[in-house]
Amino acid sequence: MTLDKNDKLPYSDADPCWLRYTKNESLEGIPRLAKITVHGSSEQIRSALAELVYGMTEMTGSVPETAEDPNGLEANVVRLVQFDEALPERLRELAPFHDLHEEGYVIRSVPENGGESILVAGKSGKGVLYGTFHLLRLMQTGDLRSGLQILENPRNGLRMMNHWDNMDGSIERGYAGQSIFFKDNEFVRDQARIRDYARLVASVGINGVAINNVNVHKTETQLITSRFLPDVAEVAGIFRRYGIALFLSVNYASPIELGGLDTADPLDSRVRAWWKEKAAEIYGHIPDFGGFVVKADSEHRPGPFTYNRTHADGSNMLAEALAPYGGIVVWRCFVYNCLQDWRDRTTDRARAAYDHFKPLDGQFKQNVVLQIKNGPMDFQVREPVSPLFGAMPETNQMAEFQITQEYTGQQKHLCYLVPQWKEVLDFDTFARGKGTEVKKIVAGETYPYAHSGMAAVINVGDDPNWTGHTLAQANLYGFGRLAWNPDLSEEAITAEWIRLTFGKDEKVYQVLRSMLAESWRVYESYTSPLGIGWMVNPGHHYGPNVDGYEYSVWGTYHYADCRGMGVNRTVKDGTGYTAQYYPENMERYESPETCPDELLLFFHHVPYTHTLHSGKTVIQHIYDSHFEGVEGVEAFIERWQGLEGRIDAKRHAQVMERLRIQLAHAREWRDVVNTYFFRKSGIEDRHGRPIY
Ligand code: GCV
Repeated sequence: MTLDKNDKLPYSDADPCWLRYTKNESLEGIPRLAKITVHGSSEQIRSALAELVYGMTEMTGSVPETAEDPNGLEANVVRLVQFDEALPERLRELAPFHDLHEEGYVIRSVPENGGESILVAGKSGKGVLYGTFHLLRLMQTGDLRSGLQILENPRNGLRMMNHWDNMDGSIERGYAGQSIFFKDNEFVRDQARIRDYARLVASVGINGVAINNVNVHKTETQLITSRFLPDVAEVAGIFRRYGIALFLSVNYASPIELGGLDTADPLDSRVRAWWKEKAAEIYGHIPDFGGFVVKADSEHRPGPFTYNRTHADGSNMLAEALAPYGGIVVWRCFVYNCLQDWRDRTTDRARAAYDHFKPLDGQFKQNVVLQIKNGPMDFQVREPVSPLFGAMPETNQMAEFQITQEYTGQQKHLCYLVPQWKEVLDFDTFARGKGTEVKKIVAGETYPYAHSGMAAVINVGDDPNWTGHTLAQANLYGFGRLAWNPDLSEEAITAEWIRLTFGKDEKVYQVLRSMLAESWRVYESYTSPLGIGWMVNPGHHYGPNVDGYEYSVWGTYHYADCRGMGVNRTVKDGTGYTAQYYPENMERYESPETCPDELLLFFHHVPYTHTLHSGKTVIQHIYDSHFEGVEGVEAFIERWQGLEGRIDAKRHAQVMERLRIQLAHAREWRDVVNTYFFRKSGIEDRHGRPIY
């Protein structure tokens, strides 16, 4: 395998994020790093080789030699091996291939001829690629040592990114510039950023990317037509080299909008035939096309309800069309009434996903997977875990998270989301007794799902640093690592990311570690007391507006009056939402005595004088947490200031600029929220701090 100019990395001059490959003296002169041999010829192994050559050259200062070695005769080298029938016995014995899944890998030190080789082996080119990125991580973090014995298989089959990119270049809920895929209703012509993006996400194990917004507008509806399919195929080709399947979000009403039919009824034979033909056309362009992501009957998008059909009918029709080619349908469960009357206190948006989907368990085809948002409402700073996880033993499920910080500071505020995602993944649903955590359900370990995993709405755009806030890169990295292995600890992920991104200065590590670890709770403390959420400006969702959604159609209320606040979701005398949980959780949430403080107002309407487990009253908690939140941001600034000169000036300044914006806006949040509740309740702050 000979690399050529197309394999020259990086492809663009964008921030390399965690693929920096900074010079590392400890790697210089190690004999086995002077040569790389390859067994295998897949496109992914080529990407692995290109990455390894680039990374090792940058880190050691010299270009490694590369060679084919079909018989494994070379010794004292880095050996990339993809399993195939032609693999010689000698190499076959070096790796326990029988323990590997299709995408898994081993990294092993192999003593040979008085020296030592490093073996990176996988059953597929993808496996070798993931193993190569792991090896490069070890080199970067200084953890490359003798005696390596690593075997990894991904826990989740589907590890997806969902882009909410529109073809005009805008990104719904995007906070880092414009789309890297689209501009002016066409595909971008310079694909350098797409190529580097594929490297970045593949390096953390992502294997599926949906490139367009789930709200599929007019032009995007045409992505599945001959007008755009050649362009889609080109991007799919870039992704293929990195082991990533391309998915498209599709418009449920396509048979009408594109096919000239008068219906999109899933049981109409003409509609079914139309989708089958469409699938054939798509796979003619992209033989390994991943499938469709679908938002149907949600926020004014068309869907099967129009024809009095169920979501099983709708998704199965698409699944039937994709099945012959191995494609899947990722069907979103974000279905609720977005035209609610705020006067009606019986309808509860939190109930919607479960109420719509649970009764359909067992009716979905094997190549449909339901994508469930982590919480029952919508990616709030704090909400309980969706009760739908684990409630459908016979239906494939996957989790949907939001990396883009729609409700968590829009990449102006520092908000590291790995702690939040860990809480969700570790949440015990009790679906099959104690120990049925969400991570096991979505990994297909609790019920034998044919397809399952984790998806996230991604936070990248064409900003030079990809994510707007440089430290928001940690969220992208962290999601990928958790999708690969949800048991990784927050600390381990954070440590990896910091060392890869900012090097090994201990002070930098300590400061960043603490800032990241605290940031979600700091953000929560000045925006979202006790699980209430939604106190944002309508539409763009940035900045405080306590009543912004209070008298609206969206089903997102806090019900604050002069006596108290919160939503009564109990079975006893509320909306009955708590009954959607398995008994252990239902009982815990049903009573204010046992409901955790951080979710109290999500489940209960209580007086401002209600005493929390913390010993404070609700109103005093609101005041205290809002003052503390601002102090938390002040402390971030002070700590970050202390890193001046220890990290490059450009990134230091960029983060500092964002932290200052965060501080100003946190003060605004504090004063608006505290003042609002002071005026509503008439209760003074015990500490007499300024409230207006
Ligand atoms: C893509 C929220 C967001 C919308 C988003 C929607 C969804 O409501 O505000 O921008 O639409 O979720 O997940 O479909």
